[in-house]
Amino acid sequence: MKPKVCTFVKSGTKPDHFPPADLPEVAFAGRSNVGKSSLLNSAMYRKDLVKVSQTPGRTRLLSWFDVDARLRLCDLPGYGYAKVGGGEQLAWQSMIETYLQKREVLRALAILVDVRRGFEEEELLLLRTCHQWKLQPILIVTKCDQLKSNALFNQKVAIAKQMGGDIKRDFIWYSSKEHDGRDELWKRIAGLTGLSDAAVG
Ligand SMILES: Nc1nc2c(ncn2[C@@H]2O[C@H](COP(=O)(O)OP(=O)(O)OP(=O)(O)O)[C@@H](O)[C@H]2O)c(=O)[nH]1
Ligand SMILES: [Mg+2]
Repeated sequence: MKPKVCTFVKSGTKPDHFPPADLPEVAFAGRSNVGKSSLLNSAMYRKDLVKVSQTPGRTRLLSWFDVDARLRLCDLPGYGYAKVGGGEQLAWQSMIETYLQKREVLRALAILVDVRRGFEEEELLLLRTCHQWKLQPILIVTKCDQLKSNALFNQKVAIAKQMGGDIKRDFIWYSSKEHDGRDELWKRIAGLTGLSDAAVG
């Protein structure tokens, strides 16, 4: 499954800036530096459609990308960067909450965690928010190339145990460097948005 034409739509911070609600949408959230923008580039088979920050905590906007004019992906600003003050964290929270509440075309929220960190308080909160807004979560574990196979396996077991999930069924183990997990991600997105494999492939 391979998207053909991916384009940048726009960036913004508040509902006035959102693109029209005319396509099913999937958003990507996670700690600053977890690899959201890199994953979106990998998923869209592009090197630099999405800007990858040299300095963590720099993505301050929501950015939208169209996939084959059938689906829209949203890169959410990262949270939890240590140098960002409490005021800015609150602004992040309200920006994301507004988006999750108001975006009626949103079909799923991908929650990304670094394989070396696993799920922490913020991600568990996002997961609860998904249940609250009846949004389908997609749990993605990033930077899997950073661990050797033994350590990676142990970490998969630990993360699945912590979350009470199944390693194969409930998580997407991703590497934006190797593009591992890409087919699984598209399969999951196609299932959740009602697009057939053929529609995005
Ligand atoms: N080895 C490896 N490095 C990665 C991977 N994904 C991202 N990185 C690196 O991690 C850093 C952060 O990646 P970004 O994609 O900018 O992360 P982000 O979540 O978009 O960060 P913010 O926009 O600041 O929230 C960059 O140096 C990437 O090259 C991966 O799968 N493997
Ligand atoms: Mg980013």
